[in-house]
Amino acid sequence: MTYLIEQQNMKELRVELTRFMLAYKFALDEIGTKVRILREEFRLIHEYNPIEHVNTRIKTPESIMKKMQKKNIPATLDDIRENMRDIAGIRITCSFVSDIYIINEMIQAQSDVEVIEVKDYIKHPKPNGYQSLHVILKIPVFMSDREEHVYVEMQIRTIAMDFWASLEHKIYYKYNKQVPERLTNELREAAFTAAELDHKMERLNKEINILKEIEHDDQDNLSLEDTGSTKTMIQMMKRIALDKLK
Ligand code: 0O2
Repeated sequence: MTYLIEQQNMKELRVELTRFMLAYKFALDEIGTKVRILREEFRLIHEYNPIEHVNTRIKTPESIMKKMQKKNIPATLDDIRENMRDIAGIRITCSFVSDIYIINEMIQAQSDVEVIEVKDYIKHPKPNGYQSLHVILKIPVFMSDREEHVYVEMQIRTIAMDFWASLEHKIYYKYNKQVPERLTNELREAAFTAAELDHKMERLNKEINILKEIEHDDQDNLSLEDTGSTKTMIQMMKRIALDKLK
């Protein structure tokens, strides 16, 4: 009899744990679809793709347990659900810094997305140099018998920020969290170099876009034989904008 009750309890626990983890998987599916739609629409309508790549991950049970102990979170599923907001994570790597804010705004503007917290480590990098935009979102997930609002951590960064963060993560763990000061200083410098590179690539991109538009306008003017003042004004303004970028 006791054996049967234990079996029943185990079964219920397994179902509860499966449901718990599934909600995070579905939330990632939902946000993944949102990002895929944006990416596709940008590519087809605007002929531009601001997203380089997208990764999702669900924290492993070991990693969840470790963080719970570190943060002194009680070991009930309700407490974990409410206090650990990064069990589901999506990382979006963008081409340029301005793309990060565009994608962020587009996701945040969606009516079913609730924004819980924003940490802008681009405007305010971490002391070690880490840069990225972190947003905690709540996404509704509709299941067979219930609706759950699930936390998802969205990290948006450029390729340069991602490059730095991936290698810093490796170096940090390699040295067992005791990185000599000389190296942490160099890592910080490397983060500044990555930020400079981002800045330069963004400026180059803007310049090329303006040049493309001027070339396009020149062709329009030739074909329409229109030397009208509006077009000339627009072109002048674009040339001034281009000079300012230099
Ligand atoms: P993993 O394996 O990527 O999930 P909290 O998340 O609340 O404990 P915090 O610091 O307030 O702590 O959260 P924050 O600042 O939003 O950062 C959480 C995540 O950002 C980390 O998750 C990393 O993914 C990334 N991150 C933050 N700081 C750094 C950094 O200095 N270097 C690198 N490489 N990544 C960073 P996890 O849970 O640590 O790891």
